[in-house]
Amino acid sequence: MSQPLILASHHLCPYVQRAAIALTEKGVAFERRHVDLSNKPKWFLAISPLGKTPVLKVGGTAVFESTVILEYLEETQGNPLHPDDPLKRAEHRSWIEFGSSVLSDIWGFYAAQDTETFKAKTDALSAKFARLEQRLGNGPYFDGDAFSLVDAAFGPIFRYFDTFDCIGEFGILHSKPKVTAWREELAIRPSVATAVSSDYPTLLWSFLEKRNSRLSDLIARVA
Ligand SMILES: N[C@@H](CCC(=O)N[C@@H](CS)C(=O)NCC(=O)O)C(=O)O
Repeated sequence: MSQPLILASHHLCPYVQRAAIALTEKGVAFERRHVDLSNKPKWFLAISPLGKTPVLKVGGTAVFESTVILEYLEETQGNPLHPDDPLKRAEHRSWIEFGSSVLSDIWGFYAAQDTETFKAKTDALSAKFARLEQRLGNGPYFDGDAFSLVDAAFGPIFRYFDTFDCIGEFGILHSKPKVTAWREELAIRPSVATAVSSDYPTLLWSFLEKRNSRLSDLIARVA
């Protein structure tokens, strides 16, 4: 009998979403347990050595770090989301790492306190998406027709922009037709759409509003 899977989650965490998307794509049943990261419960700290979500509890074993969770699911569950070819697979892993670096710039973008840092983060994001524009083919997904783990990593990234677009025009995805088409495809993929709860936009808005950042100032202007 397969072991029960529990995904320790946070409502806004993009790394959690990667795991939820992969589980859904593979048709694997799992239970999601939400954690208050500002007041981490004991059960969570007991299974999360870094105190971060996601953690996938497999029976009595805790697997942490989203990319490790993705690889574990790939090794143990059907419906592969990595390519067969080892070199292609390595390339996909590289772009998932790139996705983590984009997430770090997104954090810098919404947390920036001053105009200069905000501008630097906007430019860094724009450059990263320009790089992606060069790599993308004809779609609809990162590497053609097959939805892959790279798509699972970027669905949550593009989701931020649905909210950023309501705050202002930052030009980050401008003149990047392949990136734009990819974003649209990922938004309608059921596994991506259902990786967050329906109140995600409201929760993200209120999280960003309270950051005391340059972006919070801009939110105050549109609110
Ligand atoms: N490298 C980690 C990053 C996970 C991460 O940063 N999780 C955030 C939420 S999105 C977290 O748990 N932060 C709480 C903390 O650092 O105390 C992964 O890929 O799983």
